[in-house]
Amino acid sequence: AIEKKVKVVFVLGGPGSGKGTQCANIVEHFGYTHLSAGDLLRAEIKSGSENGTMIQNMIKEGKIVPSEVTVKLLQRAMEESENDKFLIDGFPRNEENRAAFENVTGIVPEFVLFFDCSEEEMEKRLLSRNQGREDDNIDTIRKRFKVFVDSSLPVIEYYASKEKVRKIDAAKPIGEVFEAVKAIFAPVHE
Ligand code: UP5
Ligand code: MG
Repeated sequence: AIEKKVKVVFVLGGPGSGKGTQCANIVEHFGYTHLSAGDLLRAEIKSGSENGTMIQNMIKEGKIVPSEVTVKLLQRAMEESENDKFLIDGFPRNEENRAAFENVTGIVPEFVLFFDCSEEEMEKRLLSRNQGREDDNIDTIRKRFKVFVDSSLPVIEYYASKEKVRKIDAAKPIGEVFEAVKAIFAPVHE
C-alpha cells in the first residue's frame, strides 16, 4: 500500500469524451496532479521498457492492459509526486483494474467524475484530434467504444451503486463542461 495519505478522484468517460482536456483545467484551478493512465502507458512504450511492445499492441487493438502494469505505473507516479491529491484519468477501465488498484494501493476514490458523451460526438473529436495517436483511426476507435461499453461502463455502475459518481454532460462546449466540473469541485475545496 501507499505510505502517505492521498486523495484520489477517478476521471472516467468514453474515448474522446474530454477527460484529458478537463483534467488540465482542474489542475489549474484546484491544485491536483493529473495522472493519465494512457499517457503513462504511452511513455512506457517510448522509454523502450520490456513491456513496451505488448502495451503498444494492446493500445492499437483498443484492449485493456493488465492491471499489474498500469497499477505499478500509477503507484510509482503517486509516490514520486510531492502532491497528495490526484486525478486518475482513464483508469480503472474494468473490474480487474478496479479491484487490483484498491487491493494494491489501499486507496478508495473520493468520487468518480463521469464524462457522458454520445459516440457520434466522441468519434468526431477523435478523428479531428490529429496528435498522431496510433489508436485514432476509425477501426481502433470502434474497438475502443465496444470495450468502453462492455468493460468500463460496469465500473461506473459499480461506483454509482456506492453513490460515488458525479455525472457531467460532456457533449457541450469545453467551457460549459468546465463550469459543471467546477460546481462539483468547488464545494470540496473552498
Ligand atoms: N475536445 C475535448 N473536449 C471537447 C468539447 N467539450 N467539445 C469539443 N471538443 C472537445 O479530447 C479529445 C479531443 O476532443 C481533443 O482534440 C479535444 O481538444 C477535443 P481529450 O480531452 O483528449 O479526450 P479524452 O477523453 O482524454 O480522450 P482519449 O482519447 O485520451 O481517451 P481514451 O480513454 O480513449 O484514451 P486513453 O489515453 O485513456 O487510453 C488509450 C488506450 O490505452 C486504451 O484504449 C487502452 O488500450 C490503453 N489503456 C489501458 O489499457 N489501461 C488504462 O488504464 C488506460 C489506457
Ligand atoms: Mg486522454
